[in-house]
Amino acid sequence: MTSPAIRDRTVLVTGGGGFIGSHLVEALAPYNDVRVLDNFSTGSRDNLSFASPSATGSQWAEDTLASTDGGTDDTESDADGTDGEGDDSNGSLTIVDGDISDPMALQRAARGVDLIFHQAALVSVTESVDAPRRSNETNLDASLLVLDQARQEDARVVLASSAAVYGHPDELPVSETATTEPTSPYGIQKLALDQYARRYHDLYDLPTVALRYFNAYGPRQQGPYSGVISTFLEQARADEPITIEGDGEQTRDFVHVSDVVRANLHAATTDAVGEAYNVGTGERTSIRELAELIRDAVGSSSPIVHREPRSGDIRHSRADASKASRELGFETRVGLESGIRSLVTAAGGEQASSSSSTQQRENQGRERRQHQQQHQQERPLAARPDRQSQD
Ligand code: UD2
Repeated sequence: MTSPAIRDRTVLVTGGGGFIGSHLVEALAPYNDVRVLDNFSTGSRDNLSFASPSATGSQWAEDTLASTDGGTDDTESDADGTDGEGDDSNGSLTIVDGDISDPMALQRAARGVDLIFHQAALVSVTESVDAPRRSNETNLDASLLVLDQARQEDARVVLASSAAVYGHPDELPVSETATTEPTSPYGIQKLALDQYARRYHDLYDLPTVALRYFNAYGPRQQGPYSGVISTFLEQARADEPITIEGDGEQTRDFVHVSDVVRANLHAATTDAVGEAYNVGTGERTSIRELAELIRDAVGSSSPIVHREPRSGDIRHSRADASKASRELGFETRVGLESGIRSLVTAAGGEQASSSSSTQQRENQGRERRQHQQQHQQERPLAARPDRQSQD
C-alpha cells in the first residue's frame, strides 16, 4: 500500500518544529508550499535542519513575527542565503515563529492554506496536572482559534488527538466507540478538541479528521517530556540503570513516527471526514520487554531497575486499528523491533558526525533527569493518590 501523494498544496503545520510535526514537514516540504507555525517552546529549529535548500531543493524562508506584542516584522530571509533553484522538487518552507494563541501569527501563517495539520500542543500530561488552565489555553482555547481560522480559509484540518481520551480502557483492544473517561486534564482537553473537530464538521461543513495517537516514538523525540523509548535508549547508551516504573508488566502500543505521518497523509485525502481514528499498531508490548529489547539492541550492560509506579498510570493500552484500516486504508508498517534498531543505528551515525547534537542530547537528558527528580520530590506517590501524573 502506498502513501497518498500530497502535491502542490499550501499547507500549514502547527507545531511543525516538534517531534511529529517536523516529520510531517519533512514529508511535505519537497512538494508543497509548507508553513510552520511554532513558538519553539518545546520544538526546535534543529528539527527542521533537513529542509536546507541543498538537502531538498526547496526554497525556504524565515518569517519572523514579534509574537510578544503581536506585531509583525515583514523581513523574510533565505535561511542560508541561497534560493534553492535547480532541483526537480517544487516545494517551499516558511517558518513563522509565533504562538497559535496569537491570532495575528495564526492568520498570517494560515493565509491561503487549503490544509492544516494541527500538531501544536503542550504534550506533557504531568504539566497538565500541575497547571490545567495553562495547558487548556494551548490545547483547547488556541486549538479553537485554529479551527476557526480553518473555516476562514475553507481548509481541511487533520488534528492530533490522543489515546489519552480513553483513560483506563474497559476492554482491549480499545476501539473508537469505547467509553471516553480521560484521567488527566491533557486527556480532557484532547477529548474536547476531538469532539469539537467532529462538531465543526457537522455544524459548519468543515472537513476535519481527529487522529488518536497511541504511544508514538522515533527520531527527534527528546526533552524532558518525551516517551519511555527515548528515556530507555538514553539510559542504555550511557550504561546507566534502565528505570522501570512499577512492575514493568504494564503494556503499550508503540507506533513509529513514520506510520503516524502516513496516517496523517491518509487523513488529508480521505472522504471519510468528520471522524476520529485510532493510530496504533494493534500490538502491545510490556515495559519490561521493552527495556530488554532496548538493552539488547544497544548492546548495553545497563541493569534494569524498578522504582515506584506512576500515580494513575494506565495498566494496558492497545489500539483497535481496524477503523483506520477500513476507512482510511491505513496500516502501520514499522514493527517495534525494527523501529528500535533503526533508532540505534541512526544514533550511532549521528554521534560520529555531530558532537554538538550529542551535547544537545546530553543537555536534554540532563534536563529530563532533573525534571523527573523534581517531580519525584514534588509528589510523593502515596501522599497524593488523587493526582494522575501520566496517562
Ligand atoms: C503516552 C503519551 C501521552 C498520552 C498517553 C495516552 C508520551 C510521552 N506520552 O503516555 O501524551 O498520549 O500516552 O495514553 O508518548 N515508564 C517507565 N520508565 C520511564 C518512563 C516511563 O517505566 O523512565 C513507563 C511509564 O510508567 C508508563 C510507560 O512507561 O507505564 C509509558 O510511559 P510514557 O511516558 O512513554 O507514555 P504514557 O503511556 O504515559
